[in-house]
Amino acid sequence: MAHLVNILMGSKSDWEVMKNASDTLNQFGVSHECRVLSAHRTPHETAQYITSAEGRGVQVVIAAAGGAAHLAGVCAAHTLLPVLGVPMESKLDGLDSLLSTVQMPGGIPVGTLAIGKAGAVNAALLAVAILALKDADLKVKLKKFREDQAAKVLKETLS
Ligand code: RP5
Repeated sequence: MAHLVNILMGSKSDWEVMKNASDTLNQFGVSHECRVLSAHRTPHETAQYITSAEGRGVQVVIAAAGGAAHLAGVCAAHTLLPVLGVPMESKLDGLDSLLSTVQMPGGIPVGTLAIGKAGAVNAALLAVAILALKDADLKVKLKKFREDQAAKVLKETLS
C-alpha cells in the first residue's frame, strides 16, 4: 500500500519529538513513512526522495528540522505536494528553526507549525485534514477527535 504521508527529519535527534506526528497519524490509520534526511548533510538524497514522492502516491509531506532549518523549504522547492514544516527546539529555543522554516520567499510555500511537540502533532492533524477533503471516513474520524477533545476539556475539574 502506498504511503500517503512522508515524515522527514534532519537528524535522528529529532525523532523523539517527531514520533508524536507518527503516533498521531497512526491514531487515524494514515499510512506513512518516516525518514532521516538532511537538507545539508544529504542534499542529493533528500532531493531524490522528495522528487519521487508524488509518483509514490504521497499526498502530504511533513518536514522537521532544527537550527538552520532548511529541510521543509528544500522539500517544497522539489515538489508540488503540500509541505508542512515543524521547527525543532534548538540552542536558541527553536526561534532559529522557526524563522528558517517560516520565512520562505514568495512563490514556494511551507505551512509552518509550532515549535516542537505541539507542531509535530498539529502537522499530523493538518495532514489528516488535507487528506480528509477527499476521504469521508477520515473526516468522520477527525470530527470525533475534535468532539472527544472538547469533551475532555469540559470534564476538567479544579481542586
Ligand atoms: C538539524 O540540526 C536537525 O534537524 C536537528 O534538529 C539539528 C541537530 O542535529 P544533530 O546535531 O543532533 O544531528 O539538521
